[in-house]
Amino acid sequence: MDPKSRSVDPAAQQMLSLACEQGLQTAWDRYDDMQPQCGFGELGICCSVCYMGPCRIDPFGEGASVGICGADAHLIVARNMARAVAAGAAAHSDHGREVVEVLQMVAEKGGASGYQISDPAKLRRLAVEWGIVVDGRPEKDIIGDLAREMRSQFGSQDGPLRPTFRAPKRQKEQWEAIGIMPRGIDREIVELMHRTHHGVESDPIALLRASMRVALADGWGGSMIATDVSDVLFGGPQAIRSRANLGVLEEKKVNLLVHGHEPVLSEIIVRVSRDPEMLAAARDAGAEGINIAGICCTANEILMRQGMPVAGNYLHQELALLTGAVDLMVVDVQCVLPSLPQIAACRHTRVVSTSAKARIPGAEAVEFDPKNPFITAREIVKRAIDAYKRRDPARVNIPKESMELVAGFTTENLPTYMGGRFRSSYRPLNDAIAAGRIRGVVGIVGCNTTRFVQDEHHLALVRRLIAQDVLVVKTGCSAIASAKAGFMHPRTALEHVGPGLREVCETVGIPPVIHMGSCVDNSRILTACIAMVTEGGIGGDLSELPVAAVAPEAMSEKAITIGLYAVASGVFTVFMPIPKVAGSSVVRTYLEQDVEKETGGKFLFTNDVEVAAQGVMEHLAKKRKSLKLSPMLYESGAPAGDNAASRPAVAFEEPKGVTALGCGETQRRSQSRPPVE
Ligand code: MSK
Repeated sequence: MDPKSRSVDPAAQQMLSLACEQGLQTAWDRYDDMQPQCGFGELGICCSVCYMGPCRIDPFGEGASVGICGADAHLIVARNMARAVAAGAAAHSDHGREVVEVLQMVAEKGGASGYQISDPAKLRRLAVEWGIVVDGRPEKDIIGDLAREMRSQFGSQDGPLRPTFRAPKRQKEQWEAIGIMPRGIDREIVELMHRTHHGVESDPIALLRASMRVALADGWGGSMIATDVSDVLFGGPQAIRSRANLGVLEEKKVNLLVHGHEPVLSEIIVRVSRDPEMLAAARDAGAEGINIAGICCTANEILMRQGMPVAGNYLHQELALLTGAVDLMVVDVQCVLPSLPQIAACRHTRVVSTSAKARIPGAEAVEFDPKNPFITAREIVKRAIDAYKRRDPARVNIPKESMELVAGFTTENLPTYMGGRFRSSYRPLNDAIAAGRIRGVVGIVGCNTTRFVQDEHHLALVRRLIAQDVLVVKTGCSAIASAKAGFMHPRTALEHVGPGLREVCETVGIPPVIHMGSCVDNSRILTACIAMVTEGGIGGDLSELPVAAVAPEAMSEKAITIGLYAVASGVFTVFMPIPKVAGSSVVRTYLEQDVEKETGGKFLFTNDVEVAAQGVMEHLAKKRKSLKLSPMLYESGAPAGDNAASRPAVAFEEPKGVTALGCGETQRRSQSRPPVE
């Protein structure tokens, strides 16, 4: 086993070698064991919707061309994709529902449960936007009305979903024209599942349009609500420094990893870990303190708001346990491997599941009750301290890699970081695009997958794009990939940046790769696009903007839902690997070509990162040309002045609970360990 064939991250390679030496199995081994994977499944032409099946269509035209019921390859592919989209939307939206329920609890119990309003200004802004009277009313009443309105979006029957009001006029007209304006979050998911039942919808294109309606109910519904309410409850993020990769684990501290998605418990665990009583218990156990770090999107949630360190992205979850330094991993929902308890059993690590929706055989269950979050959080921290006492120092193997990063960018704060308080608007960004300093903005999002070398596509795309003056915005595990490689630091990332983007980054002190949060926070990218349209000058709707989206290592059903809501919102979207649609020319032609006439967006499906980069660059060039924007300022290759050292960086808020690195140390780190190749 060559670890470099599995991950580009040296920390991952080290742990993969260790796993191999010790005969421990990881997701990569299970992927190898699974080869060759089912070709029918890959093409999406296997149907198990009814109990006459499973049926499979012969892609070479020699065997069955239809299933027992008469469904052809196009219907089977569309139906399989629709079910994936419904599952992805259900996951995000149920996350949104959970945080809204906590908001409602704040209205009913005040701060009694431990939750409170951390961003009252955003609460009031949202309330006004949602048509709630705010003047002269107690905050508790405003919260109650807002929570009720937001909850109603899940069960709404008639729509349109309230957050879709934010969309540019043309997007809304297009959605109405093809009948995909979402009416209610749950309604759209249920209807799509009904339509995919045996003997209901037989038109593949109608199914794909219904899938877009569901995807919009996610992006402009469940996800957008989840982001907004999380900001209200836990605070709107601000630019903040932290560190990423397995090197954030600390040999002399209790290491507690939070993994999953919802911030409602992890935020409380962070608070409890700072409790003097808990810190004293940790000291009594022989530790120097309690170190909370994250995996996957829970990591992004507590990074964005608290500056807590990130241990890794999706494929790091097993590797983190292999370090022997994780005392407890607490998980909630989504992207949690069922294999974790088996790996943990080879070390002293405890795995604790907390969601009543996600039991894991072999894990300890501590059910999270949002009415008493501190009780659950204390119990979990105590179990971590207890586990630390059983840690075997001889088996501890923490990779040294940990890279500095800056995170915490949002739709609301980006104008201030780009224009200062004096010019806090999207005008500086739009002007930089119009003048040819920045070619465009590309969202690179999504997961890791064992189908590709971990992080390789994320990093290859970032390198290609920022070198050509493309500002990159990131969420999810893709953001973590960039952070681990040093692309999220304003200084260390600049060596890779094209001259125009470099001028902008140096002037305002932002990194060329901007961390905007977790996977539900892809809604921040949508709202940032709206803000660019509203500011004017670079497109009258989302489809006219010089922007694109890429999911370079997509793994989950949520990823295809996100991709589809981007396309339905008018955005050119590259999706890798090719999803299970290759068995239908009708489905591929619609999603990669024809849908553009209806929504302004379309997919590019590919497994080749060069094709992806080229597709994005061609798309940005096309949009710039149709907008008649200036030629790129440095297309001739004229270098920008190298004044990075003399420019002040953004005044980053010091991360709470994380030792800030001094400037000298920053330089030593960046010199001694260049970004991952
Ligand atoms: S956690 S959905 S692996 S981004 Fe959101 Fe990461 Fe993808 Fe899960």
